[in-house]
Amino acid sequence: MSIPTPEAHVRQVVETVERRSPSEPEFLQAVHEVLDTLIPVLAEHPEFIEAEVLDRLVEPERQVMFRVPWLDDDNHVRVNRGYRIQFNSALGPFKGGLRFHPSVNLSVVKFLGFEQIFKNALTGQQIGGGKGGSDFDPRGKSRFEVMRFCQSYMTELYRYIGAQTDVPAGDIGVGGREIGFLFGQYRRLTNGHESGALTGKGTGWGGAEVRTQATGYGAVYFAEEMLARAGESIEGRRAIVSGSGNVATYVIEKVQQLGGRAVTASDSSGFIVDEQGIDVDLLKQIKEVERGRISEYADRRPGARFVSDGSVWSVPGELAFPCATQNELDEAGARKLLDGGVRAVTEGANMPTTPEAVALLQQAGVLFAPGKAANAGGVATSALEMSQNASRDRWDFEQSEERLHAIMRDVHDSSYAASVRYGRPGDYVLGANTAGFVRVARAMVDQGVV
Ligand code: NDP
Ligand code: 2IT
Repeated sequence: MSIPTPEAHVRQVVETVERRSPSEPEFLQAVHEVLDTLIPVLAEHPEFIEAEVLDRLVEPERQVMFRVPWLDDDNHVRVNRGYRIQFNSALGPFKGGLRFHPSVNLSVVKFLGFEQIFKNALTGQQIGGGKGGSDFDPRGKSRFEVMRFCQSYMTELYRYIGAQTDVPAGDIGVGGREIGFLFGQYRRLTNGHESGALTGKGTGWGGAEVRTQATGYGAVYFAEEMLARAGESIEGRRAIVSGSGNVATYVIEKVQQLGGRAVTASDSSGFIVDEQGIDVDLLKQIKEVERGRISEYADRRPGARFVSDGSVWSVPGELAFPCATQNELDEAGARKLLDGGVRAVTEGANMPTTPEAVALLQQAGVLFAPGKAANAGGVATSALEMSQNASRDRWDFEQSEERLHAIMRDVHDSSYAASVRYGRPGDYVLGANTAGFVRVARAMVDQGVV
């Protein structure tokens, strides 16, 4: 049997996905985004085509969907849908976050799980790819409603996870509080304290130092490396940041620690502009402690303003960090960033930039760091948490941050090296996809047709 050309092979795999998953636009977008960059790798490695690595990669190893019934504070029965997509375990246990947001559906969880495979491979650690979540909306729910929801969710999920099997963590709507409730129920159901079954735990009971900061800090470290290669730096630069959750908060904190000035933050109701630089303590007080809205920042900070009907990307600045959600930075947003003098766009969120916007930015010569490389610091620190749990060890903050920094340098360097090897130096989209893919593909070939 003759081997098809890389182009024909990719076309055939994409057609299969389109036929099987016609109503999963985000998943199709993620598949295109990765597969379209793999032609030069497949040309170099015909054994990947022969072993049908791509056909196997686009099909999750296992997908779980389940009912999550819970009682609200008025004793009304509520029902949500739970998901866990165990996408690929060639490199290690399935690993990836849980997202609780009303927009969660199968397509969203599958796109996130697919991206996670390559991101996790890029970290160089022994972790496969997975993702889960629910269409539950934590906003406006009481602490005990969130707890009852988490307990019900885990009452089904616990059958499928474990330190050697599948290790969930946080994502949108799932932070330290939710991981606590989920772990409490897991421990109760499994009759043991298997701490390695979840990451992002409290630092007093098995959680790794720096996990809270890791995604945001890591994204800024990535940007620093990318800028340094181009002879530039963060110092003295204005940063335009979207989101005001876990990732955005620690991007802002690290940008300012490195001498930059982050001047925006946002949530789904609008954005704030603070020309003095965001007051991180006030931001944390409003968003982490009080769980309030971003508009309250402008109410409490002299000189800051809240904008409810505009685009955060219209604020001028050299650095942009989209850190909220998928497809939040479209072509119109990218044009505004270019008008405002942007030099580098670093994705803190997963797939926040639409394909048209990525093309526009890259054509304009803007440095572009894709999420699967730039936001890998979160999951990388989760893997450090898994190893600390396995060895019953505990590292301090400085040691943990140093490891994170070293990992992000490696992620940058291997992405850049792959961009050179496959003919487009400085194209970090191509570099991250190919470097991550080659590692997974080799493992899949070695392990046979499974
Ligand atoms: P959080 O829940 O802490 O914060 C999410 C932020 O994004 C909030 O400001 C939220 O505003 C905003 N947001 C979410 N959905 C939407 C939407 N549909 N439209 C407008 N704004 C929205 O989540 P994280 O900070 O953890 O996650 C942010 C991004 O980073 C996600 O893409 C996630 O997948 C990615 N990521 C997270 C990692 C982690 O370790 N947590 C690791 C790697 C990537 P509002 O409150 O109004 O909804
Ligand atoms: O998108 C991501 O990488 C995460 N939400 C973090 C996953 C993890 O397992 O720490």
